[in-house]
Amino acid sequence: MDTHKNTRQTIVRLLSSMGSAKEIQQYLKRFSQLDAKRFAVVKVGGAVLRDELDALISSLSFLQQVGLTPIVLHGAGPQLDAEMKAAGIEKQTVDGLRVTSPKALEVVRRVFQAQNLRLVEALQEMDVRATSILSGVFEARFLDRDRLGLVGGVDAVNLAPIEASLRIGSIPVIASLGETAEGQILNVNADFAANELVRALQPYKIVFLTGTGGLLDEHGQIIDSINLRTEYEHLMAQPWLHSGMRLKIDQIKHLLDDLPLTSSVSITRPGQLAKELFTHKGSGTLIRR
Ligand code: X2W
Repeated sequence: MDTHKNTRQTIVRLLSSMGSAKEIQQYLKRFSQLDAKRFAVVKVGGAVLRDELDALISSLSFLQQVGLTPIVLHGAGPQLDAEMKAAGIEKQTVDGLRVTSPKALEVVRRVFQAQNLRLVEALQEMDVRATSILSGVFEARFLDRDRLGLVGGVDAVNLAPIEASLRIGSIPVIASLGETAEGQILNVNADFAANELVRALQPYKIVFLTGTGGLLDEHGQIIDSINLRTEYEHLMAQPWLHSGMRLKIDQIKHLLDDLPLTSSVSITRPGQLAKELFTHKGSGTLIRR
């Protein structure tokens, strides 16, 4: 217990270089008082697993050392692109979703498993407790079998495997694969899966870790914060807001509409996760309503 307290004090000292110790203590206290599954869902894009794994591991390790257990859901988009290419499968998307044939699904399953285990093993090597969850969370249905093939939309979320992991203070690391009631595995877009997970858990913090580290304005600068209640219309009317960003903001708006007012969504980089969680200033883009 004392070791734990000492670790906390050391970390608070370290962190105070980026915010005041008092501020950090306040956040730590607030997060520690939450029910474990209400703390945070962290969505990790495949690009982050590829380019910023070390920073991700350090940030998750830090959270575990201060006694907090985030729930991690990851994608594998760029890895899938590469492996599909190697397997001679041409990439085809409809509205940003990957058309998935039975042959492509084999690649999807293999790549998700490899990426999931790579993250879990890298965490465990750093003495971070983490549990690999490859199935059993997302009950899915075919989104549009004719146009998309083996692609799923999430119908229901089974929290049991996540809760079991949280009970032992182990970080659940979840792949975005779904299963139909008949047991057919489906490829689920990781942002969609993260959103449904968040709806089921109602967490305080939702953090999307991306390569860009936030939403970018017309000059390519990160937008600090967006209040959707007052700024949504104005933002959507901006000619420079490209379609991908528009879609993301729209999805986040719908998500926030289904969450308590105290919840917020942020988009940042893995190395800035602690700063985002423990300082008023935060990092990346904070989105509230
Ligand atoms: C995605 C799943 C991976 C994903 C795909 O096949 O690329 C569908 O499009 P990121 O790295 O988070 O983008 N699924 C149906 O979403 O990964």
